[in-house]
Amino acid sequence: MLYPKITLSRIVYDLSGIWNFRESNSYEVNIDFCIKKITDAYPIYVPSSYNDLRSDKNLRYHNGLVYYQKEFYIPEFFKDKRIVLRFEAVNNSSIVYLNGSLLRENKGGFLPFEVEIHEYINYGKSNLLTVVVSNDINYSTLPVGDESGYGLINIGDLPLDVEKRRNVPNFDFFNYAGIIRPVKIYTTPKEYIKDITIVPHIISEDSSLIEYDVEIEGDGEIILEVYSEEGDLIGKSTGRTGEILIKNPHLWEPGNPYLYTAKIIFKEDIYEETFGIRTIEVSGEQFLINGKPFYFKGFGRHEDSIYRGRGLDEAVNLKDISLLKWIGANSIRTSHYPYSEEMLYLCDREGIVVIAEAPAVGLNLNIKQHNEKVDTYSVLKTYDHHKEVLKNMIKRDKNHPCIVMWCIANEPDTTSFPNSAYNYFKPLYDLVHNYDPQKRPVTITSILGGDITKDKIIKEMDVISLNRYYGWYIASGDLDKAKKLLEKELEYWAKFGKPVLITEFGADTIIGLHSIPPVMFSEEYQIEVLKANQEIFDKYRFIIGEHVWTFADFQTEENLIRIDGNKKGVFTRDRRPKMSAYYLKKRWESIPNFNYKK
Ligand code: BDP
Repeated sequence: MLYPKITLSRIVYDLSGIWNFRESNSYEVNIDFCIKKITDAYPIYVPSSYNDLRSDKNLRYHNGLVYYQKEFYIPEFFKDKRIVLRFEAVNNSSIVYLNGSLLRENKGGFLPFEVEIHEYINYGKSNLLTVVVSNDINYSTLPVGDESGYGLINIGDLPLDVEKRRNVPNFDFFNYAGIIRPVKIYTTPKEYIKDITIVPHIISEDSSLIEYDVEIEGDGEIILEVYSEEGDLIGKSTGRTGEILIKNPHLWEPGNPYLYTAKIIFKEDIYEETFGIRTIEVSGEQFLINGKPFYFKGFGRHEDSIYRGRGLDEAVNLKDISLLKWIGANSIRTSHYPYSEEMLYLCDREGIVVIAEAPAVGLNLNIKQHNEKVDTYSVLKTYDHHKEVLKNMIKRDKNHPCIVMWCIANEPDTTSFPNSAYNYFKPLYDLVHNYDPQKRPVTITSILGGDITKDKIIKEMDVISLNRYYGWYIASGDLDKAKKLLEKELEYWAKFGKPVLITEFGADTIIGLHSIPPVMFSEEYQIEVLKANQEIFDKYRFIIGEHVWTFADFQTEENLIRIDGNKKGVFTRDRRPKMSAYYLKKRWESIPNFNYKK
């Protein structure tokens, strides 16, 4: 699925801005709100989560559907084009109506969906677009919510007993909802380019081969031209599939990116896609980028900011990338869902390495459970949806040079019923490998706790990813013990001969809270936790990197262990540095991207 871009043959019309909005306390669709102009609507901003945009607590914690409406015109000259309405992401599920007609329903809040709208448009008159959004999360959604909900919204559902229902995330971030990424209308010619897949190969020191595959609607010649960053034409081929040889290629490298542009020409349609030439490989205990052992320095992060919640804010994205560079980081994980394409294009351009994660968090029904353990995988109904989101994520993101690994899920239960976990995840692991044209490595992050010796699936991953809170949730305040426990655990993972990436470690820290000696929650203690863990990481060659949890403080549901959200950020929610930022800057600036551990 191609990202909508303005080219010589395509127009993009962005519907971002103020929309009309109304919430309802029911998960039953009110058909009148879908087909008529809502008279008691009030203004809301798109793209944004709606939860924090007003001062109303009911809206923040609202359970039920919300209705968004936008009126717009389509110019007459669009008539002879193919016209597509595209949603970059609507969280968590949605139904779309245009001029009273049902266009489509969508499940899942972090990937795009689109629909051709020519036959529904009123040319010469105003058009009424309605988007019904459900924030419902339950045992069939990703992320997973505690099962107090009623499943996906369905037209014609019986009225639900709203008194009884609550939306309770089975994960540690606020269940922000709404139209969180842009809504666009774009045109293509009637015969058009549907998709492009680019796979780079380095074949010798001074040459590389670009394999491509173009999907079209229609019939005719396809031309693919490759341009350098300077704008020079350096390669050309014709045909739906083919190869282009590039002599003396500039490689895409972390911190030193170089982007080529593939220009695809098919009849009247033209599309341009950027790509990088780089290779990724897991070899023994090493993670190689362009054949060199890479060390991950960076963070798990959230798409989270003040006011917009999870809404796309490209200014925040830019600022975050500049802070990543300032601190000497080279990578992020898109915890815990696929990020906006805008962010991925920025990471391509800025040379930030990305681990792209599916929205599969909360696949663990034993975290809060103190009674007998339940078999998460026989209770959850996420499997088919999980398959779909993995495919759609790869289809959307496959060409980004910044993405070096896929993460299938965050902290699923892999030890309570290890066979069930294996049977759930092994086919997904195979699917990702088969589906990704660039054959990137695949991982799942492992949760702390449980008997890891029972696990059957984490150790099957190409990279073993560990979220480990020694010195925080375990050995709280006791860093000597924390170090011993960490070391003991790493001795266990050592025997698999695979690279191990620390995908989370850290400590909640209140900015401005200081203490001698360092105690939990103080800025000093955060530094001590990082240091203690890193001291152990540095002892092992198979530890291929360290991602601190987390880049910036972020919003969660209210509960007893969260003070206005999760405070494990190295930056505050408004991106001010804690003391740990200066500590990490010093460490990471002294660690090279490559060959830290030979
Ligand atoms: C890990 C989760 C992450 C949480 C973090 C924490 O992967 O989403 O926010 O712990 O507790 O379990 O801070």
